[in-house]
Amino acid sequence: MSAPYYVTTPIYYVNDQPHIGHAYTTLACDVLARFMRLEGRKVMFLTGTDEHGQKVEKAAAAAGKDPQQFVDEVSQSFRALTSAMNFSNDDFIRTTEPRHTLCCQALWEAVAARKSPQGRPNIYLEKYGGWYAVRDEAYYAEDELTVGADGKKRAPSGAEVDWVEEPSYFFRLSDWQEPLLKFYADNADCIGPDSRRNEVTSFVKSGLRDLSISRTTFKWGIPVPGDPAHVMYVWFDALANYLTAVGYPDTRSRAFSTFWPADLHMVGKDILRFHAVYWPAFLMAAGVDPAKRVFAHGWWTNEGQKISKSLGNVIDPLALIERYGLDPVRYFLLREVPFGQDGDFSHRQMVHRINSDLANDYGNLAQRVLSMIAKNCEARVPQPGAFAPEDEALMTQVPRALAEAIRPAMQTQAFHESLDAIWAVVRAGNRYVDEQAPWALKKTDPARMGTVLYALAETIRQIAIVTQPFMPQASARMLDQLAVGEDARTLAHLDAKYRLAAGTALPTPSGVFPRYVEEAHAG
Ligand code: ME8
Repeated sequence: MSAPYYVTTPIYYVNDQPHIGHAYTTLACDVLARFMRLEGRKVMFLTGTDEHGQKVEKAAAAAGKDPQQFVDEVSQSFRALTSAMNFSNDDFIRTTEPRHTLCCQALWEAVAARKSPQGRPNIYLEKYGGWYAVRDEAYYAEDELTVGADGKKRAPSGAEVDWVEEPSYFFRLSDWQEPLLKFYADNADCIGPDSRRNEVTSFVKSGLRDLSISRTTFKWGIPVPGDPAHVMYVWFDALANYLTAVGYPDTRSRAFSTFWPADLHMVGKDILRFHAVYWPAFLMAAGVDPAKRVFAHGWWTNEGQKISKSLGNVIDPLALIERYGLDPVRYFLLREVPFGQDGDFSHRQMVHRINSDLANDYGNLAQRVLSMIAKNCEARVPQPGAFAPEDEALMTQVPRALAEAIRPAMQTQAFHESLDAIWAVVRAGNRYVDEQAPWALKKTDPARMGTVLYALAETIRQIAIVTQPFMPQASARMLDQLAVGEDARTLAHLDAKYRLAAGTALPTPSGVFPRYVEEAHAG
């Protein structure tokens, strides 16, 4: 039995409508979840909404709504995004659910009940005085702030900060510096990409301040056990969602013992510190193993500009799907930018990817081959003769790419490299068609034409199998056109023993990747 796989997205603040950044993080997780399922692994893929804290409370007040009613509504739009993007999440957690309150309070108690490595209480009560940015839900030290032209102090993210002073429980993060550094040193893969790992390590090496983990000046949060005048700091609450979904505090539950520690927390670069510093420290303090890996992806800009509500250039994923189609959007987001780096969204690049990679390269290959088979082979998988070395070379390319490039790339979240390796086969398929010229063989050597078309159809079957995680619907249509059964579409089915059966009747082919024609979408 292969190992289970647990992958999580950040849970999204419900202060706003979903945008491309949300769709991007979850898409990356969806592709991994689908890939691991095709590997035969038991997968748990979690996403959800982060519904507590001052930011959400303020957004509810601004909308003139009761916070619970507000979060019920906004959370729905994130759920709607998961279906619009065809995400295959196994759970959708909301931090206002009772199971989550139970988990957070148990986690708090576990941390409080244990001592730090220096033998001091992990949690202590003190008065907090410091800068807080509601937009980031984060505390900042004086030396991290800058003063804007308007004279207002700002966090490095650009968010405005307020001075807050109130009684607060503190987590003794400073005592966890050494265990954290040891954890990073012992687990080479625990933070990706490598540049981020270095960033986090030097941050921790530079010394850690204790962290305020409760607030008393607002109510919209989970009460601290034994002191309900305090609500938990929203990040303590939010991070715990990853444990809630696997049944914590019941560490003997099937879900917990199967899936914890999580294999991967996927996050945007802005929230890496929470996931790679605070979260493993909370877990170690509670006596729970930290997740195996955190990966921080980059940010999207829109036509070269920072995406922001005030600039009015927020990209709505639903509008993108409407305009370009779902699978092209999924493909573009993971193909265009090396995963981990920042990327720019532009209509021109989107259209270029659709027309060149999808329509010209892949779509055209499939269309040429399937229509020739429909016309010249009685719409059945042709009977191949003896394979020439170049036929075998083509038909073994996908399994080789899987072992040598695709699988290793998926393990390091290098989606663009996986797609590159798949497209190398697509291009090889197109070269092979041109070289073998089956249309000419039709007259000179029909038997050889059958062998060539067989090798091509088989290669398309394999390509369609490995593109499933990225483009589930288009790949399914491709596999339907090759009459591949739904139970014969896993990565194990790339093996030569599952090659297409000659004589199988094929449905009438229809194009899977239409070109994007500008005029048709004008206005
Ligand atoms: O941070 N490009 O929630 P959030 C790429 N609730 N990614 C982007 C982006 C952009 N332009 N804008 C945002 C939170 N993101 C917390 C998480 S987890 C325990 C709690 C990404 O709604 C961003 O990096 O602000 C982050 O991963 C997510 O979308 C935003 O989440």
